[in-house]
Amino acid sequence: MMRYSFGALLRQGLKGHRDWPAVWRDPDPKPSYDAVIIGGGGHGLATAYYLAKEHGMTDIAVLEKGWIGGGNAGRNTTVIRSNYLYDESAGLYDHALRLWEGLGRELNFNIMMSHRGVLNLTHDEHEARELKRRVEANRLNGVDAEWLDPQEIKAFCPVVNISRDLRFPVVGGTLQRRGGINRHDAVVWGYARQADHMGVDIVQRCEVTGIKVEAGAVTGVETTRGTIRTPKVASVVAGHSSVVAAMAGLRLPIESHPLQALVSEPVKPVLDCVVMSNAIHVYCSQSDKGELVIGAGIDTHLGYTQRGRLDIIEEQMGALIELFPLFSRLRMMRQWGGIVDVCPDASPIISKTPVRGFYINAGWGTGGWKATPGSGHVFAHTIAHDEPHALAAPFALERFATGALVAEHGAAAVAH
Ligand code: FAD
Ligand code: PYC
Repeated sequence: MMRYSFGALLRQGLKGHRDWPAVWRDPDPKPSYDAVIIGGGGHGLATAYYLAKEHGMTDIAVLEKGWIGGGNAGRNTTVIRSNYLYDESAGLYDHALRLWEGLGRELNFNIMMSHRGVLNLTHDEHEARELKRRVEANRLNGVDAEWLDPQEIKAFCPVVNISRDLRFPVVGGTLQRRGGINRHDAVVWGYARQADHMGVDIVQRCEVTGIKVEAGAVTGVETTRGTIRTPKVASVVAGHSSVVAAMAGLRLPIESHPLQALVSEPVKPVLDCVVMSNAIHVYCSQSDKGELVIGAGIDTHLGYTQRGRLDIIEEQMGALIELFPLFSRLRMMRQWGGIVDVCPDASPIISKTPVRGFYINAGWGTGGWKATPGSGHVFAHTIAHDEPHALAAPFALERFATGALVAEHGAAAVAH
């Protein structure tokens, strides 16, 4: 790692970063690669990293239409947890959580991982029963989970309002202590730097506009920077999965919705865990800069807008202030949206497809950030071996034909 003295740092700062060494190369795309990954978000870059590191595939390119991390990777609120109901999901998301635990060291990049605990609150007896069942299921799968009553919630997070006079009083909640948050840009940059060092070409401002298929197999991609030949194409494009799959002639069981979030002005440390309430559609954490990071449920309509809307601010503030009266005089600073692709069972697709050499990683809905390292890890295996990793197998496209769905709406935590 490069080290600077205080004087050198000052000189570099005054130079406006002009001669700072680039952290990854900015290559032109080559005419052919062993594999092409479409999408330079966290999942696409993680896939490239594990392909290079664990499968020796370094003649690969990540093609990103904008800049890396400019999609959902840079728009999400970084809540990480693995408390899903079904064995298949617990396997996948806890694999990811275990990778997060050592990722800063592995990438030699401070991803600001903070295992500060995630509280999922409930406001009615029916959901309380569901959550208690999930706690038991989690424990059977070795995933840490606790049920807290309102007084225990107050003891863990004193700023939560547990008054019985609320419109929707808190009746209890689950706590996953290993859950938490991290820094999204750092994760993207850490994966990009290591993948680049192993020879992966990260090509920004390169939109894939077509997928070439001959005799049922992929032969290449058309891009805004020319045609690239390749026998393997992996689509990892989050909110544009249906658009890219259609280029290969496939129709996915996916709907795309905007999902919005906002941040407040920075304040002194006041909230040292993540608090989520699916029922009243708000969740909140405090970033290391001091801003409160606040999120909503999905916009109910389908769409590709990435902007915020006034009615969502109003709804979020109502719910936030009910749960945290302390925040009533906070000013909000920024609001934005991302596009999330949602599957009918609220679980992802990590899969081979009927087109040979075309692989899909999609449908993470509102909750894919937490899966980033695990998703990249199992997807890389699927691509390299042309057969699903054991943890990815239940998430194949075939489940929509066989009916073996992994219904995780209850654990999705953000309504969708
Ligand atoms: P992205 O970062 O969107 O990467 C896909 C990339 O593909 C984009 O950079 C895009 O530009 C590129 N692309 C698209 N089409 C093309 C093309 N034709 N050619 C080339 N490139 C293309 N999940 C959690 O677990 N916890 C959270 O707290 C959380 N909060 C969220 C809050 C918000 C507001 C939003 C919008 C999402 C949230 N999510 C959360 C979900 C999470 O962000 C996503 O599931 C996850 O980041 C998807 O990962 P990705 O790397 O595939 O996405
Ligand atoms: O899946 O935990 C989650 C989540 C939190 C915020 C958005 N998604």
